[in-house]
Amino acid sequence: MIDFKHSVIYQIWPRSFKDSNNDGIGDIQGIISKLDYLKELGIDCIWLSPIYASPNDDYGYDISDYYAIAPEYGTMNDFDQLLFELKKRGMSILMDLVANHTSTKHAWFIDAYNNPNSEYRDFYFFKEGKNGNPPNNWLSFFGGSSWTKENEHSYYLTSFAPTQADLNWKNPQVRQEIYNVMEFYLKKGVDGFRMDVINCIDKKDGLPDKNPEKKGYQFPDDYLLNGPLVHTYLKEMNEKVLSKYDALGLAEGCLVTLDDAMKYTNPDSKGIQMTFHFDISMLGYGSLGKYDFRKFYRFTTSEFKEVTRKWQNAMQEKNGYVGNFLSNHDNKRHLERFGNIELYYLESAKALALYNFTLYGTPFIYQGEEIGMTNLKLDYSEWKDYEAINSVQAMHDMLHVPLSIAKKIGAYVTRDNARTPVQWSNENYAGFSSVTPWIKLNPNYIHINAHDSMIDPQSIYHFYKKLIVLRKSHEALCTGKFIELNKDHKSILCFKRINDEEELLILINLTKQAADITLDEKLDGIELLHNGLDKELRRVMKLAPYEAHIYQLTKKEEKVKVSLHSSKYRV
Ligand code: TEU
Ligand code: CA
Repeated sequence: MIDFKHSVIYQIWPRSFKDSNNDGIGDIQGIISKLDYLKELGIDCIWLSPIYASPNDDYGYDISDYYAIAPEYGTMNDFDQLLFELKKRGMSILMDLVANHTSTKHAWFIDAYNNPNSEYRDFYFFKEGKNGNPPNNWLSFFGGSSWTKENEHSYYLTSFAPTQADLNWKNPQVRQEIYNVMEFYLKKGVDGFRMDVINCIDKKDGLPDKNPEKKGYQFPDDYLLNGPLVHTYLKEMNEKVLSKYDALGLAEGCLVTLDDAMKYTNPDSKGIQMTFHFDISMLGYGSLGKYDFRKFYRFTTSEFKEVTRKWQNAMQEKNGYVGNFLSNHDNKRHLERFGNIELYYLESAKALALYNFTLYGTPFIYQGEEIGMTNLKLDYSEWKDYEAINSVQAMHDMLHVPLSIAKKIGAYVTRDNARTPVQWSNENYAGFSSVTPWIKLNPNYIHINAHDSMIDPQSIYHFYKKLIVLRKSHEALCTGKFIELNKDHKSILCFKRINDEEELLILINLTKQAADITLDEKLDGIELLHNGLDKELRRVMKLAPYEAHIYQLTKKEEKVKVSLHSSKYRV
C-alpha cells in the first residue's frame, strides 16, 4: 500500500490539465508531459478524476463504459504508458471510481431501459410514480427532483444529473461488477481509488418520502447518505478486492458525518484508509450545498477554527484518517473563499497552504492551486457546469429567485470557476493548448502561470515546494499529535504537532487584519518556515494579515546545550 500518511497527493482534472494534441481538451499524453513538473514539485501520488468513456454530461462522472478510455483523453495504451511513466518516477496513482451511478448511456442502463425483462432492471431503481408525481420527494444534488421519467408512469432514481442513474448496491451482482472494474485497473497497477459519493450507496429501504409533512422536494439526508450498509459494503470491497492488491481506499465521503468518517477509516473497521470531509469546503454554504445561499457565503474565522479542531481531535480520539484539501473540481478555487486576493494574494495563498500542510491528514493539492490560480466569472452563455445550469433554473422555479439574481449566484459559485485550463506559461492559450480551449481561459495567465512561478523564488509555487520538503523532513508534521493553543483567539489559529522526537508550533493569522496574541504557554523555538516575515517566537506577538509561521520548539535540555555553545561561552 502507498505510504499515504507521508504522501502529498495532487488532483488532476484531466479536461483542463494539459492538451497534447491541440484539440483544446486536456488528455493523457498531456499529463505524461507534466509528470516531471509534478515530481519536481514533490508530488508522490496523483488522484486522476475520471478518464473513462462518458457522454460528459457531468464531465466524466457519468460513465458509459468503465473499461474504455474516453477518446478525447487517449487510448488504453496511453493509459498504460501513463502508469509506466508514473512508476518510472516512483509515483503512484489513485483512480476515480464512480460507482454510485452510471451514465444512462451505459450498456446496463440501455438494456434495462429498453427491455422490461432485462436482468439489468434491478441494477437501478425503477419505480412507479405516485399520482402523477415522482415516487418520492427527494431533492437531487443538482436541483429539482431526484427522479427522471422513464415513461408516463414510471421513473428511475437520479440523485445527481438526470443522465446519472443510481446503481442498486443491494443487488450483489452490481457489487460484483464494480469489484470487477476495480480488479481490472488494479491488475494494471493502479494503487487505489478515490470513491465518488461512495457514502450514498445504501439508500433507505423502500425509498420513502423524506419529511412528508413538508412541501416541495426535500434533501434526503440520512435516507441517502451514510446508510447502515455503506460500511458493510466497504468491508466487503476491502475483503474481496482492496486487500488482495494492498490498494488504498479513499472515500469522497460527500457530506460525511464525523462519526461515520471515523468508522469507515478506523484500521480496526477493515474498510478503507482515508476519507475527505466537506466541512471546510461547506463553510459559507447553507446545509444544502453551494446553491443554498442562506448564509450569503459568509462564515467566521471561529467557524473555520471550530471545523479544523473538530476533525483533528476526532482523528486522534477515534483513530480515523482524512485527506485535507482546500480546493477541488467541485468548488470555486479557495483563495477567494478563505484568503484575500485583492490585498493579500501571496500572503493568504501561502498562509492557507501552510495550514493545509501542517494538519494531521494527507494534504491534497488541486491542479493550479500551487501557482495561485484564481476564479474566473463566466458569462451565463459560457457555462459548462450542469450543476450550475440546473441549480439556477431550480432556484428560479422552486424558490422564485429572479433569473438574473440566480445567474449571479451561479456565476459566483459554479464549479466552472475551478475548471479553467491550467496556466502553464504566458504563451498563447497559457501553454495549455495551441487552440481555443474547451472552456474559457483566465486572462490572468499573463502573470499567473507555472513558468514564471518556477523562476520567482518568492512565488506561491516555491512556498508549496518548501512545505512539501518540510513535511517530509519532520515526522511530527505527518503523524504527530495535534494540540491546539489559544482556542478562543478570533483570528489566529495556533497549534502544536508533537511526537517523541520533536514539537512544532504553527501560528497562522487567518484574517486580513493584524492581530495580537499572547500564547497560552511560554515557548522557545526556532523558525522553520514563514510566509514573509522572519520573526522570533515570543509569548506576546503581533501578526500581520495572513502572517504564518512554523517553529521548532526547543526542549528544556536543548536550551542548556544551546546556551553552553553560544558565543558567550566560546573561548
Ligand atoms: O461530487 C459529489 C458532491 O457531493 C458535490 O458535487 C456536491 O454536490 C457539492 O460539492 C456540494 O455543494 C462528486 C463529484 O466530485 C462531482 O464532480 C460529481 O458531479 C458528483 O459526485 C456526481 O458524480
Ligand atoms: Ca487534447
